[in-house]
Amino acid sequence: MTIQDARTPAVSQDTDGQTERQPGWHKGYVAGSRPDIRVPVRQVHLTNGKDVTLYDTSGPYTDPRIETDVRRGLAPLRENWIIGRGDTEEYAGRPVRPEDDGIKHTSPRGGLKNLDAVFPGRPRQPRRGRGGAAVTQLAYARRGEITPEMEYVAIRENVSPEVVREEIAAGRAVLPANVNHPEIEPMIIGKRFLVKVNANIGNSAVTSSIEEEVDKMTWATKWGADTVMDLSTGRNIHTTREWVLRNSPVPIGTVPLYQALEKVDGRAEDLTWEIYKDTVIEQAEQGVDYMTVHAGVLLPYVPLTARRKTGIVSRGGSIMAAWCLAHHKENFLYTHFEELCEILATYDVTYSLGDGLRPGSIADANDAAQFAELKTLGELNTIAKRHNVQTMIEGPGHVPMHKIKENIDLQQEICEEAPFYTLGPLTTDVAPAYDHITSGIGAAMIAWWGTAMLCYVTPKEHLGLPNRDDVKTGVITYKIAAHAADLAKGHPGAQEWDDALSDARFEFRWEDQFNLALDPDTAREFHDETLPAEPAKTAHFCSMCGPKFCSMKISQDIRREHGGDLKAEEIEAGMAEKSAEFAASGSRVYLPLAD
Ligand code: IRN
Ligand code: FE2
Repeated sequence: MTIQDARTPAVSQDTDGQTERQPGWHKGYVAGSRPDIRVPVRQVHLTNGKDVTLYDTSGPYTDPRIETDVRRGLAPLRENWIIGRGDTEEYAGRPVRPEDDGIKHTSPRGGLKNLDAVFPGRPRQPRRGRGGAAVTQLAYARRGEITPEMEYVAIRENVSPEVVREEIAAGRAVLPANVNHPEIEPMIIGKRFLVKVNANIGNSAVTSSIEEEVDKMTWATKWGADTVMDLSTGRNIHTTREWVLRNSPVPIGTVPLYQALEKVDGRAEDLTWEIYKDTVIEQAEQGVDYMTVHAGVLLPYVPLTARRKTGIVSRGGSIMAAWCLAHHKENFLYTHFEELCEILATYDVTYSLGDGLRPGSIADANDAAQFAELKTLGELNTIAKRHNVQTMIEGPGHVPMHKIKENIDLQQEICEEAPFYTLGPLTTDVAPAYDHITSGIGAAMIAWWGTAMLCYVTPKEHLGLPNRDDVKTGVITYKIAAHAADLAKGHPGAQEWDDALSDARFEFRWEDQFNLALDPDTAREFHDETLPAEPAKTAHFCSMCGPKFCSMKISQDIRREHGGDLKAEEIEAGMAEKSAEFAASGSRVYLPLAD
């Protein structure tokens, strides 16, 4: 997206005030109304002298002028904003120790590789709303206050701060920003804004180390992940999260139920509200920005899944269903929901109301169990709002294309336009190993109709744990879906990116094409495979057709010979001329490269 609105001041391209301009790209910052509001952007300098400014999720890691050190963590960008509001207090929370996750550690250093067990960065006391106050962006927005966080996202999205405030106040958007996560670069999730992408990491209990999880997080944000969910289980869950949080420029989400289950050695029936509550507080003190809560899986809904083809596929959903059946009691997340709201409000943790009964196969899409839960999520959304807790709603799952629209329409109606956050949906079940594509199709469609954030699916879905390449493939696939939706929605400025790339393509500015691409590395690599020589990148033909036959080259020749504004007859004449040339050269579509 190009930032060129009069409301947004010019990009300062260098922190020392000097403007260096070489083709390629670098990190820039858009200045806000105060010196500590500096919004990062990716500045692409084209060879034709023009600049394109793109949204940037990669954090300080891509700014060579900033030294980062995972042992210290990122600078607490928002700290002064949070303290400056004067409505939070430090309190004696838990020190960060691996023992705090309540799980017996066979070896305190197990699985940590070369990082220490305890995060060595600056000591930090947790904060919370003074006297239990709701210190949420929703509460501020409703009071008519435009926070620095709101101004920050307004600059990022190229809209006025008032639009941001209004959307948050109406519950149509969320700005996840825990008061204990001052390191984040604020971002907003809502249908009036750019479609966002979440990447899940840490679902690799056995194979992963803390270092790898931090690396996966920075890797995902480098390619454009707007938020990251840490789904770590197993050993060192607390410490892994601490490292991820302290080093993350994007909001971090979790499913506290997973850690609570670890505390009772995996026996769902042993879970209690108290154990769950303690886990939520522990994670809120660490700075988790949003939490998936499967409070809509109600006891009477569980039998509705009995005749399904694939039953309950949600991990959180199946844990809560097992608990409900074991005790024959109502879901404790539902019965204690108001209390949970009070806790989340004092840290500004955003709800992501979980879809524990989402369909896990095409056959189960849009069934009674799924929509019964959605109705309950609507009620919970209203309660959460009453407590000033920001809320988004999770959605499916596996849904064939013709049944997708009903999902978003119902959700928007039942949940009063709260942001929808969907997993895909996967539009067919037949392509394991390609479920980033089966789901990317559904993701593009549902985002076009109004889903605000897409939870990525990697090629390893249903098969195994995603590695680095899978994370990248998942993020890029979902960035495509999100941007395709931004275009279809007519998001202001979205098409300028496409136009800039198309101009570069038409004018054979190869380097510009690469630098504007979602994945410059792969684009460059594929091009180099066919045309390895350096001059080829500026040559006036593309690798698809070769030097002698290229639709873009022909169009350019016609333009050059006949001027820019052509009448229909002139175009026809030009085409006839080219046709004669083509016949004279032997009417071969593909000519040998060497000639
Ligand atoms: C997103 C939309 N629907 C589900 N999700 C994500 O799935 C959610 O945000 C979290 O990352 C994960 C939770 O999975 P279970 O526990 O529902 O299977
Ligand atoms: Fe699935």
